[in-house]
Amino acid sequence: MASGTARYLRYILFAFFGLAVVYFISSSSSTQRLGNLSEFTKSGILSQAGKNPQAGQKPADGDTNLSTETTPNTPAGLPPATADGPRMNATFVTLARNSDLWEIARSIRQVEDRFNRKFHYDWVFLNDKPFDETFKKVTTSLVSGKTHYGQIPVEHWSFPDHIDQDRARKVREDMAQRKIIYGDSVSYRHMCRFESGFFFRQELMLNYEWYWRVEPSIELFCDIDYDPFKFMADNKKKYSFVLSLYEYVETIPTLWDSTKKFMKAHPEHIAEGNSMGFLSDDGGETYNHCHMWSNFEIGNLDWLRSKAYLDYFEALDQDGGFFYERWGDAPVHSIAAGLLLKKEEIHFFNDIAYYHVPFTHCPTGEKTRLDLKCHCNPKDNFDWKGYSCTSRFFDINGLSKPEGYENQQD
Ligand SMILES: Nc1nc2c(ncn2[C@@H]2O[C@H](COP(=O)(O)OP(=O)(O)O)[C@@H](O)[C@H]2O)c(=O)[nH]1
Ligand SMILES: [Mg+2]
Repeated sequence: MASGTARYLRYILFAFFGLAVVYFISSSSSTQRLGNLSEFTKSGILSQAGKNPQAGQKPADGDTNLSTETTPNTPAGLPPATADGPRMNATFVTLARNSDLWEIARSIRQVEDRFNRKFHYDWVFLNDKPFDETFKKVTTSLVSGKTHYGQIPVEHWSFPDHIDQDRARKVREDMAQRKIIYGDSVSYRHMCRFESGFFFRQELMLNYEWYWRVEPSIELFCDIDYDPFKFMADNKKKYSFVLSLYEYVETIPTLWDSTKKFMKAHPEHIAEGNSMGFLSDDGGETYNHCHMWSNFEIGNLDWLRSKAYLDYFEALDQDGGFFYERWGDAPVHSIAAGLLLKKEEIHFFNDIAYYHVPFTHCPTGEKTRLDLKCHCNPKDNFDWKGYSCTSRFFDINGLSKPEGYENQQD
């Protein structure tokens, strides 16, 4: 009996041993599988086509500012990916109607893809009417930063009391006959006055120091791998542009007269070492109509809110040319930047490739275009053509023109 019991005990021990071996083999192989899986994830093989480097990895070319980045579908609760470096107190700003939704959606998508998906700056939308739910829903879904929606107070979008309505109406009728672009439009004039004197004073904008203006249906053609707001701050820039050209004379016949009156009344606001040479070919006697196109702008809001700028806007507004002519915000901003800022405070962004109908700024210099993965045709670049004022900007600042500009002059 004793030997029988021992045999049973041996069988039980063997069975335990066998079970232990089976358990050990199966658990070690599943650990290994999990180990391999986490290796794949780390090396980015499971992330989107290897385009989303994880912390500690060398970022892909052109993504040099990235420290961490998640796949586009960041799981809820995880913080969004951000670029290295301090955040500037900055926002995008767009004036738009509800009917501009799909055109501004295209612009936002381009700005996000080329820049803001890595930086997540806020976006302020302004409108003279309330934004509808669809506008807010779609734009919020596209912007990677916070979105804010503001309705413009009526006094910033209407005729000031001192404007003679009859005179203003006659001007519109006359301009309609002469087929001057937007010449018959009241709302376009409110828009130009608003962009000249009020957008930077909207309640939502008071929280910010820097702005980047974006209009519907614009295009960006190159990656922007650094923070232009920070560039502006670090280099003491206050205003910037990508396209410049001559303004239609018929829309601003007396703008320079008003400006000269202002210069006389407020010599204290005129900067030493300003850009008068960009604006005038005869030392300030007449305006050559050069201006920086304001549908793209990166600029400093505190400068626009300064006494110097506000005095200039107020002087122009009193003279009534927003309504008795059709003064655009582009020449107004440009003349102000040209006279109230030192010339070094204005920056030309060669590396921000941009389109607003009908002009393109495509960076001069093949290396820049390849490094930044640009998709614009260099032949479309407007910078060095006869109707552009950008050459003049280079000349007055003593800048040497980028290599290859000679081949783009016609
Ligand atoms: N809310 C609002 N925005 C306007 C109005 N008119 C123009 N805008 C906006 O003002 C900017 C300039 O207008 P746009 O039509 O692009 O003028 P253009 O670029 O000079 O041809 C754009 O951002 C428009 O969406 C308007 O009546 N109301
Ligand atoms: Mg436009």
